[in-house]
Amino acid sequence: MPDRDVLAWPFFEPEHRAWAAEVDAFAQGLPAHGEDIDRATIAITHALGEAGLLRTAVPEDGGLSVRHLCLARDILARRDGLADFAFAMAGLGTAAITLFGSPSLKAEVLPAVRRGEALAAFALSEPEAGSDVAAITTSAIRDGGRTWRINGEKTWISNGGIASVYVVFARTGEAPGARSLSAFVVPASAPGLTVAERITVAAPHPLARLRFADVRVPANHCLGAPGEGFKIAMTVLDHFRPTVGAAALGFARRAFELSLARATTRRVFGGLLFDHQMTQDALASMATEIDAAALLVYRAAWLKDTTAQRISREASMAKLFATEAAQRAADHCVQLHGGSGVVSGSRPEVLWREVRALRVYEGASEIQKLIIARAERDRALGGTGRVAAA
Ligand code: COS
Repeated sequence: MPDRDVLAWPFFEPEHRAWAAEVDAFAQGLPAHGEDIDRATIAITHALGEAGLLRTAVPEDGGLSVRHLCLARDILARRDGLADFAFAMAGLGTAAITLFGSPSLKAEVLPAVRRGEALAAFALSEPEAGSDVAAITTSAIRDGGRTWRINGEKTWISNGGIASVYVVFARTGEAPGARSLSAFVVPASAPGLTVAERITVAAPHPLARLRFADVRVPANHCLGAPGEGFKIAMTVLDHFRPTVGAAALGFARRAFELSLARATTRRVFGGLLFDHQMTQDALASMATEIDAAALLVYRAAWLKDTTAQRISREASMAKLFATEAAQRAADHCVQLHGGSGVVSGSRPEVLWREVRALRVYEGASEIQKLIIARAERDRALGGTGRVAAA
């Protein structure tokens, strides 16, 4: 459960508090998972689906509630990074379909993912196009009137290798840059789609590089209109970046809990670790940054849910601050645990590794800064073409 104080904030309605209690009950009952990450991810996804919790990640009525997503990630990440991952991927992997899919595509793909019986993935990054989405070279060419033919490579694809459906972004026009990308729904079983490599990362989760060699998909598997792919990707990321901040918040809360428990029980120099001002400095910084991160995350989520406006600036601030603060919290946690904090598999060490990737994926911290700075410039320009001096 996020701190009860948070749930009393004006960002939330009674339905959000009920949801938080439901997710918390699920998280409390989560069994420890084994070493086989593919199997564990599939099992947790299944359990989330069976419990009905994927109804917010893959909603039936079309609207994604960012507050529900953030609360779930905050709670799940505090308990188990892989549970957070499984929940997030059901949402990220299908969000483009939820937001832009035709009724028939939604009916074809979403129910099985909502039940936790099928896994989905968001295939945007490429070996030569990570931060620079507009540099994508995977191509989709019309093959007669009824089919698209996709060629290229995608990498760092979460759920890659175990997903049954991929949302794939590819270039469909001659124009360079952002204007000629399109998004396609590609079943994992499509001939020509292969897993080129499984990738092992610091905090293990299913990840792969995918190869597309003359993969054919029907014309109606294109999401939105051809050429709208970049905006679809960015709209999905506007919804999900605050949720990455929420996961970071969950990890930071866990780091704080462990740190406080350690500081108030570990004896040093004839007293408690807590008695030292440097320990109090670390705890005070962590607590303050956790609240600041929560305010930014739930501000962005509330804004997305309650207004029609683009929230790129607020989403980026939430992700940037929460993930960087969580890394500092995890690092303090390791430090306060001394030697036991760097033992492989210890909770502080696992947390430290788990947080690291959040500062990279769905837009590295540097990309979030770029988005925030551009938004500030555009607000200051106010249509005049010049930033007014104070
Ligand atoms: N929602 C809707 N439209 C958006 C948008 C958003 N959030 N952000 C940008 N757009 C639109 C712009 O308005 C612009 O439209 P027009 O051409 O009609 O004016 C178009 O998309 C291009 O935008 P921009 O010029 O900002 O694109 P850039 O190529 O400069 O790229 C960044 C912008 C760097 C922000 C983008 O590439 C990005 O987010 N990169 C990180 C990618 C990422 O998160 N990767 C991880 C993959 S998932 S693990």
